Amino acid sequence: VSPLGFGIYAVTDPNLCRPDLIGSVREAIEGGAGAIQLRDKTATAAELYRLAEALRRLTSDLGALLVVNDRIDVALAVAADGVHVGQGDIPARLARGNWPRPRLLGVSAATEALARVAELDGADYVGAGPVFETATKQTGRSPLGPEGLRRIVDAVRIPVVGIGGITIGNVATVAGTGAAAAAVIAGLFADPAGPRAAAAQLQQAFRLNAPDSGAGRRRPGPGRARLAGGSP
Ligand code: TZP
Ligand code: MG
Repeated sequence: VSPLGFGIYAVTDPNLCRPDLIGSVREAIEGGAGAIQLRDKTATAAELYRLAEALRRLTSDLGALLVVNDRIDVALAVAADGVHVGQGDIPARLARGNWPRPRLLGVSAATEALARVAELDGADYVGAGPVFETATKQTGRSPLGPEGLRRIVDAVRIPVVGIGGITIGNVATVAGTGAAAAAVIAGLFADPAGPRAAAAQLQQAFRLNAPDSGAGRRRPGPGRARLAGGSP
């Protein structure tokens, strides 16, 4: 089983995790998020390092994975579990060379072709999005929708993490694509119920609707037939 088959992958945001980023992340993990990505496009390396250090302590204590976005130097400095690079960051192949397994390398890829390249470059998982409309990041691309996400899932052998506009209202359809996890920012950290309750609800809905999850195996046949729209 991939360490990424964790359901909910919480991604931090300096605005949406205010006023207490560490406390917000703690709640998300306690609610059931299995992995945390530190993502902050505005922080200096020194600021990012300080946050990463605090999150390293927290995730180690609570048994969650820590992934650092963009910055392999910061990821190395705090011995993160993973680093996540996009198409505008240092090349995935170079990151892989400096970040041997079992450390995790995630690569953003919004098309099947880019996902295949990421896999060849040595990615452990692909992040694919935006799945739905999102106000958190200006991507300049139209949403993939669950169908587009499923095409990426089917294009590679490595796990795919869906991202973008995922909330409790649509996470089941993300799980149904065969994606290994749902990466969530606003749906966790801007949910009025708070990150703990939001994570718990997202996690439960993901697990129940993931075709390969333990929940799915315990509910064979009929559960899948319903998800696939087949006969009961
Ligand atoms: N990459 C594609 S969409 C996105 C990123 C980082 C933002 C996801 O944020 P939200 O709030 O979960 O839509
Ligand atoms: Mg990046």
